[in-house]
Amino acid sequence: MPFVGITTFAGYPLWQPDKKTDAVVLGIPYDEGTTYRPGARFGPRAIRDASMFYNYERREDRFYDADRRRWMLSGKAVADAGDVEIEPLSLKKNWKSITEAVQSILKADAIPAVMGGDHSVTYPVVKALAGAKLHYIHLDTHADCDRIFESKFTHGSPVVRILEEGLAESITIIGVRGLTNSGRDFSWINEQDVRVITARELRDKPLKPSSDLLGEGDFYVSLDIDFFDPSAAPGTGTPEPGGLFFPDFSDVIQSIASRGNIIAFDVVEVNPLLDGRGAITAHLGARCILELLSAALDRP
Ligand SMILES: [Mn+2]
Repeated sequence: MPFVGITTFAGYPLWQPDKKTDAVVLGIPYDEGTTYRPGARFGPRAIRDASMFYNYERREDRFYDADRRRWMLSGKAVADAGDVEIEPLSLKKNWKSITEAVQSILKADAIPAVMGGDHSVTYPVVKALAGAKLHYIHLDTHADCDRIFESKFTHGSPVVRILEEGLAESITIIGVRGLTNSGRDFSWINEQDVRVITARELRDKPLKPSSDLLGEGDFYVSLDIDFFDPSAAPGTGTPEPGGLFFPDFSDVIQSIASRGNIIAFDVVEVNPLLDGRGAITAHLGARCILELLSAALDRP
């Protein structure tokens, strides 16, 4: 039962690096990059707790997705590696720990499934994939292209770091909206080789597998939970009206999976201190991780 036993992601076993594993869930309880309301450091614990709900149907090592009338993750070996060790105000040390933790999963030939933490953690995670030719997909209400702070490592600037260091073949930002994106950032973005699809554009015209909006090959997907409408995801630091919903997200992920392999992903900015009763944001985060795991592992 979901309420019995020691909590791991969806009740999957703890990761044993010497055992063949298809994907490894890793928590990064870090939120010192936050520019508004902190608390995402408690995200991994809250997502794990919520994810135990799915332990019901995991008994057969697979899930039935009733909406799409299909089995998910049949026979796939998923494991939980616990959390990266974090120290307060030790930015360099934390970044190194994060990159190394992700590298250890890649070395074991497994897909890293990262739970944040705030969005600053995406940069050290993607850094672990340096050299991989990957297309970076950023699902977020914000373009995360801040260039105003002295620190280059807030949760508002991972896209700039990835761009600057050439960590991706292409960058696509999906779901932006609202009044907390800087117009100056957008003039700058337009000069870069970055594609932007706003929340409204996605609602009006869903991505199609044949779409030329996305590259082909290997993908990294970064999901900021504020991509979703605040009615569906209140537990996050920077909510913004006019967001998207789970079916929109699922369709985007399926489109990506039809274009190539998702080789790593993160789900960030779940803040249980703001989530309130029902923990719906943590549940949504858990469900998104399962959707991404399926998109990554159920490809033929
Ligand atoms: Mn973000």
